[in-house]
Amino acid sequence: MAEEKKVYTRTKGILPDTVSGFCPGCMHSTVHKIIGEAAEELGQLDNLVRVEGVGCCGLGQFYVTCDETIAAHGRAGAVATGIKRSSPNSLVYTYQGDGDLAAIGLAETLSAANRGENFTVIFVNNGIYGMTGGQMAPTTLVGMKSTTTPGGRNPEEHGYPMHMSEIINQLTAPYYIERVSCDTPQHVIKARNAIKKAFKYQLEGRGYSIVEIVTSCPTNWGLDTLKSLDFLREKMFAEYPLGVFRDKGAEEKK
Ligand SMILES: Cc1ncc(C[n+]2csc(CCOP(=O)(O)OP(=O)(O)O)c2C)c(N)n1
Ligand code: SF4
Ligand SMILES: [Mg+2]
Repeated sequence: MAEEKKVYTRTKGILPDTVSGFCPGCMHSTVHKIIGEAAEELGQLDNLVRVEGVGCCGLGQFYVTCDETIAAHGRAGAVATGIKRSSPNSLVYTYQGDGDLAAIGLAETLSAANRGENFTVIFVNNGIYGMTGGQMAPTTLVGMKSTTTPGGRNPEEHGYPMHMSEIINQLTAPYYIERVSCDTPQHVIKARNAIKKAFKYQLEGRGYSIVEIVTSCPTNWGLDTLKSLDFLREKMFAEYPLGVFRDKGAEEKK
C-alpha cells in the first residue's frame, strides 16, 4: 500500500503569547517583534525568510514564525545569498550578533555587502558574545571587562572596537546603512521604520541593506537592567553613534 504523504504546516506570523526567553533587560525580543511588525505592515509575513546567526541572537522562531534556517556560526551572509538568489521574490533577512557578524563571519559579511546582495541584514551589536558567557567580541569597548579580557579590553593586546556600519559604508555597493537602538519607545519606532525601509528596498530590488541595532547584554555586562541602559547610552552610543550612514533611496529622491 502506498504510504500516505504527510504535509506539515505551521501558522506563520508574530507569536503574540510568547513569554520572552531572554534575560531581563535584553533587547533581542523587542528586535524580533519589530521585525515581524515591519514585515506585517508590508504584507510580507508569508513571504519572509529568516537566516539566523548563532548566539542569543538565534532564537527568532519563538517570536515570529516564518520560513527559516540557522546558518553555521558566521555564515549567514553566504546562506542568505544562496536563498535569495534561488528564491528572488522572497523577503530574506539575516539576524546576527556581533560575534557572529563581525568576528567569525567577517569575510562572509563583507563579501555579501561588497557584492550588493539583495537581502537585509539585522545586526544586533551588544558588544559581547552573549550566549557563550561574555567573551570579548570585535565590538567590545576599550576597557570593558569580558571573560577573555578580565582586566578590560586593552587595544595594544586586543585591538580597537570595530565599527561595522562605518566599515561597510566604505564599500560601493550597499544601498542602505543605518544604526539604531531600542532603549526608548521612540528609538523602537525608529528601529522598526529602519527595518521596514530596508525590507522595502529589498522588495524593490535595490540590493544590500544593513540595520545595526546597538543593544545591551545586562547579564554579561554584569549590570542590572537600568544600569545597563545607562552604560548603553553613555558608553555604547559614544563609540557607536546612531544615525543613517547611507540611504541611496533618499539621495535618489533629491
Ligand atoms: C563554529 C562555532 N564556533 C563557536 C561557536 C560558539 N558560539 C556560539 S554563540 C557564540 C557567540 C555569539 O555571540 P554574538 O554573535 O555576539 O550573539 P549574542 O549571543 O551576543 O546575541 C559562539 C562563539 C559555535 N556555535 N560555532
Ligand atoms: S546573555 Fe545577553 S544577549 Fe543573551 S539573552 Fe541574556 S542579556 Fe540577552
Ligand atoms: Mg553579541
